[in-house]
Amino acid sequence: MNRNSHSEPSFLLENFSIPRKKYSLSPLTHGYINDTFLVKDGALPVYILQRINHDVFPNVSGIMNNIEKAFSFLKSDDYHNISLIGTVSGQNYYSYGKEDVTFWRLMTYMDNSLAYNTSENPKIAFGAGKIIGEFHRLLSSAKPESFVDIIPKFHDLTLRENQFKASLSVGTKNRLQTAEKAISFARKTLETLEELNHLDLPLRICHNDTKLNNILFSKKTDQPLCLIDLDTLMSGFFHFDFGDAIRTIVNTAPEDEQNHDNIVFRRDLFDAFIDGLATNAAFLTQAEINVLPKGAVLMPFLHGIRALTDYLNGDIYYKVAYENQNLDRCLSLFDFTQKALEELDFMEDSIASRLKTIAF
Ligand code: GN1
Ligand code: MG
Repeated sequence: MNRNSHSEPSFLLENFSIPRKKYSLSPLTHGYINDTFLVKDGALPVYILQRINHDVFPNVSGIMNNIEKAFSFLKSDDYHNISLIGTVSGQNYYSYGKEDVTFWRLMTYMDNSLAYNTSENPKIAFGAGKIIGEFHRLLSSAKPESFVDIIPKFHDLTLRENQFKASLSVGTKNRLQTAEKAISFARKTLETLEELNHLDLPLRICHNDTKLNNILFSKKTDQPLCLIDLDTLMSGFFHFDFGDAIRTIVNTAPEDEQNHDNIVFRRDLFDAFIDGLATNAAFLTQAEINVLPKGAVLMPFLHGIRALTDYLNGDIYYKVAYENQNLDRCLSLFDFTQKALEELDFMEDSIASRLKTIAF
């Protein structure tokens, strides 16, 4: 076996504290950043092995320490967490190689669980709201300053605006032309959302990537279990996690859907999500609640402008499976941004009538 090959990294398992057995690995391909493998013992899935993308995440030990710290808060009867598996020398990740170092971690596979890329089921939307509320409730006593800022200003609109503007002078003529519509939507929406640059809100420990397929559900009961993919866990505002969930829950089409007729804002799923969140929302301040509808516009827009920027930069950040994937993602995220903008009043009313059990 070629020991440098990342396509068959089973030899790495020897470095983790697990029973010595012959395991088989299969790649899971839905992430845009890390490489993920399902580890099986015979037919039984037992672990998740992941190579952490060191270009995107230079501070691997910072990530792993953040996750361990967060796990010490994420303990409740309603939160069924995965566990990290240490290396034989007691570290929470394994670095392999000398010059071309790669970073690996191993986690338990949650038995009888599944994640949905999309779902039309209000019960799933409710569960997503409930578990995101539970995650934040449990972490509400964590001190944001004691966590490492893994990607500083990750969801900062001004940073993303500046990166977008810089990409306009890097993009090829061809790509700038192909992306013309997206570029003008970006300029217009940056103005619309400008007020979000001046908010006075409490900093919290956020997940920062709460798309639906980062939530595990029980296969048997459809109850939510926990959030996964905690690399971007760091300080942020609650409406970041809210908006990322909404963009992947009330739109039942995939993130890079090319037929925009399939991109929808399902009001019933929005209501169900808020009902779920309301079961665990007492920690939210009124100011945080007020900004939630705008958060549901901000997050698809931020992801869209990041995809557009990467498209103009020549696909240097996200993994792309085909030529225009970044642009397709941008266009569908912008389409949903527009649909969310048209639902601002609806969102306000739904939130006002469902999230009113706030205790101060
Ligand atoms: C990236 O690789 P994945 O799917 O966990 C990105 C997120 C986006 C997501 C999908 C560090 O996450 O911000 O929501 O793609 N993560 C990073 O658009 O950039
Ligand atoms: Mg992620």
